[in-house]
Amino acid sequence: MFSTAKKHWVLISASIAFIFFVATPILPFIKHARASWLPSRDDDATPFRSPKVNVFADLSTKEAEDIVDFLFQKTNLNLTKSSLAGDNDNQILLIEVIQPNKTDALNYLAGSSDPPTRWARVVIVQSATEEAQFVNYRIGPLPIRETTEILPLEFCYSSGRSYVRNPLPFQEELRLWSINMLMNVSDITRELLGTSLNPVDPNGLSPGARISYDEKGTLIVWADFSLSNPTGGTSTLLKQGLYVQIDLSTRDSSNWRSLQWYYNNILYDSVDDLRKAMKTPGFKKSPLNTDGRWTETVDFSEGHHDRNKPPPTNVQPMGGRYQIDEKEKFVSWMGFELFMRTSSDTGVTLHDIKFNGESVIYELGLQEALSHYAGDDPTQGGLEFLDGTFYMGRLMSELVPGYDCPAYATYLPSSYHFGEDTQVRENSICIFEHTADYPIQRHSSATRVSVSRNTYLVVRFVSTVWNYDYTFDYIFYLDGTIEVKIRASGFIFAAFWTGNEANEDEYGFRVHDALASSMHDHVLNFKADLDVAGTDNTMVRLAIEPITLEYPWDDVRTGPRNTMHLVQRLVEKETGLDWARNSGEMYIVMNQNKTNEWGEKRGYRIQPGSGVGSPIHLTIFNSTALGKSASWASQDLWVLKRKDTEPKSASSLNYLDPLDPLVDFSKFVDDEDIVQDDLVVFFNLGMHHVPHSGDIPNTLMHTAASSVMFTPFNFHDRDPSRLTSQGVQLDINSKKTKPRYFGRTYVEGAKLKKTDLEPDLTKFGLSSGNVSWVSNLLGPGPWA
Ligand SMILES: *[C@@H]1O[C@H](CO)[C@@H](O)[C@H](O)[C@H]1NC(C)=O
Ligand SMILES: *[C@@H]1O[C@H](CO)[C@@H](O)[C@H](O)[C@H]1NC(C)=O
Ligand SMILES: *[C@@H]1O[C@H](CO)[C@@H](O)[C@H](O)[C@H]1NC(C)=O
Ligand SMILES: *[C@@H]1O[C@H](CO)[C@@H](O)[C@H](O)[C@H]1NC(C)=O
Ligand SMILES: *[C@@H]1O[C@H](CO)[C@@H](O)[C@H](O)[C@H]1NC(C)=O
Ligand SMILES: *[C@@H]1O[C@H](CO)[C@@H](O)[C@H](O)[C@H]1NC(C)=O
Ligand SMILES: [Cu+2]
Repeated sequence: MFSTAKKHWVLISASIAFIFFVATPILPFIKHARASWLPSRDDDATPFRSPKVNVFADLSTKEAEDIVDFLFQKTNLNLTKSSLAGDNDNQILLIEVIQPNKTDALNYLAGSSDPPTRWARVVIVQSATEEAQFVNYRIGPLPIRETTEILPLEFCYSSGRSYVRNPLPFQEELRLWSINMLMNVSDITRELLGTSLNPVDPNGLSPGARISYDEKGTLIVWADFSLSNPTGGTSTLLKQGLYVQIDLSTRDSSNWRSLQWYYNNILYDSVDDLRKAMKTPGFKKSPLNTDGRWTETVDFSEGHHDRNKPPPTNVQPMGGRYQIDEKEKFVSWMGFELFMRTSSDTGVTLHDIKFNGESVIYELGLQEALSHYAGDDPTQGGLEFLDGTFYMGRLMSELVPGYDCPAYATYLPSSYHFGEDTQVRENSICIFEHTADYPIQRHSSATRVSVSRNTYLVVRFVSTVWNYDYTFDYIFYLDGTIEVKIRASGFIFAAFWTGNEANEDEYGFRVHDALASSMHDHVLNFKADLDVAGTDNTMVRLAIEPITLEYPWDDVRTGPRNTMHLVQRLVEKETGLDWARNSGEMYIVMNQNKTNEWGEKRGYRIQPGSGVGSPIHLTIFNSTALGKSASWASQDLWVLKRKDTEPKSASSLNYLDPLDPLVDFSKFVDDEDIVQDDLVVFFNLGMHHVPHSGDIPNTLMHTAASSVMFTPFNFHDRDPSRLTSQGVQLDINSKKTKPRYFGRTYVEGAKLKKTDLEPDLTKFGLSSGNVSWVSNLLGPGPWA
């Protein structure tokens, strides 16, 4: 239907109504003061302190401010302040820390050196030059001093480049042009959609677009229209079924023009052809997709009668059992120790995770989140999002205590440096212990029952990327298991339903008058730099295989025995792996040189955790839309040699040049030997999302969830949770059952305040002002 070399979704920043759109207000810190009736903790007197400085932490406000001064005063980058910059100026996009190289960090953590020198990454939006680019620089050493220099940042990009061209530097111009264009076709939109552009109507039409072709000086996009809804943010349910192809090939908007139009499954060569067709008798119109109560996320009506009783909930009557150094973002719980850090594109990453003093994972964090759609209309058919593009850390939401996390959780802020400013997200990380509704262990015998409570620690954050809210959990279990879990909720990115499609239900299901769900794959890439009892590890595939064997003790009359056995195979070269069919293989990262008391090699198994089936990889082969920008999505996990030059599988600037991205993950997989080496695993979470009527108004978290677990495998000599779980043993061999508790039990006199159950939310969102979606600087995106 239309030729496409590069296709990916961008939203023209012409979304008239989005100008008014303020999605994620930053909210205040609702500090949960420790209840006075709680027994005082030892650490109340001496605050808990990290044994080490957090060398992974992002830049402080002071560090970022000093870098801004350095950039304006000591460089000739020709910068304009971001608040004043337009489409033809250079400005700072963001400033963040560059992670220390691993050996340097490990040497410091082991006590054999000073903290590694800090360096910063700065991304400059370079638009004052002929060819617009995003350019990465590194600045160091920090703090700024005589010897501090600014250099192109290249070593971490597989392309060897520090820059990406920016095909859409003209955000403001495009917004104005689109208003103009929409005004010019208001006769068409009134007739076909029952509405027309009204720049001051916050619920008015707003265009979105994806790049359809972008090469050799030609830039073509397909745009469509939605109704806006600034309060509820429902616009992705309000698609309007009219599509226009636009030629944006030059930076001079006087050359821009609309090309083809698409309506009700018919492609028109020009706007005049569409106008002509509309006047012919028998012209068929699509149904209208209008807003209404059906897009409301909550229903305040009477509902089910039992809803009038509040449900069971979580309390922590004896206080928390974890320690946090809030300054260093260091957490200690039941033998686990770890550092946390945040980054603007991927949120919370964990570092130097130790269990009972031994290294398990050096780095665990999100790399990129992809959603890839399919459909038979010109926008949905080429739609994909790389959500790092929108800076998922920057989009971390304030958490609602008592709802997102238990009221008693510890809530921490995160902060990011965009333009010349530091933006603080209050209460955007929560940490809490939780006891599952099922035990971690139980056993009954004739005379004895033992049950151990399954209490775990959760580190959680939520990133709201326009229509979708991703909840990210890092979960720590008493046996040393670490789980990474994501859940998605929010509005689906729906497709217009014309009512006369040839292949009804080929890409989704009808979910409202003129709305179809739109099939898509979610694939979220994570890095797990495992260091199982040291850095030198080997990936072992432990297969469970059928076999026919004759044992000497077999009865000769039965013949050979059909049975099964274990087969171990070392993964010798860098490779991608998929979860085995019938779970017939276990992937275990073992330290070949470290054994437990029984002489078995110590390992951690990587396995699908609790979610909706096994995590998926991308269904589409060689996606036309993605090009090489997300090659990590093609298999479930990858095991590679860890390198300082390959710190991340993706760059949030990859979407700008999908055929020649800054980071092409496939280049990481180059056949290197990986036996007893410093390995890194990149694994995917995700699900095939085929929304149905139950996704209206919002997708539910239990149907859009995915997880991977890292579980000790011969890592210990026996189950370590015996010393940390709390529970009871009942001896029932006499007339009276005698409960014997291990760990403390609850005691009488625990009182609850109403706010322990129902926190005061009246100050939520008031402390930090507005976060508009993203400024138009951040590249193409769904912002005004
Ligand atoms: C600096 O940027 C301005 C736009 O902000 C531009 O007009 C000017 O030509 C640039 N100067 C140089 C030396 O590139
Ligand atoms: C980290 O390692 C890379 C690759 O070897 C090197 O280019 C870079 O300068 C190192 N960074 C620091 C701070 O030493
Ligand atoms: C809108 O129509 C006017 C008058 O015909 C024309 O000059 C202008 O180029 C059109 N603008 C767009 C963006 O189509
Ligand atoms: C174990 O470590 C020793 C000493 O570092 C080394 O010589 C040996 O090759 C290692 N064994 C394996 C299986 O890697
Ligand atoms: C995808 O691209 C790779 C590399 O170009 C090629 O080897 C493979 O055959 C392609 N797969 C399909 C299904 O087209
Ligand atoms: C957000 O911005 C709007 C419009 O500028 C303003 O009316 C409102 O008070 C702001 N909200 C907060 C929490 O600052
Ligand atoms: Cu989805």
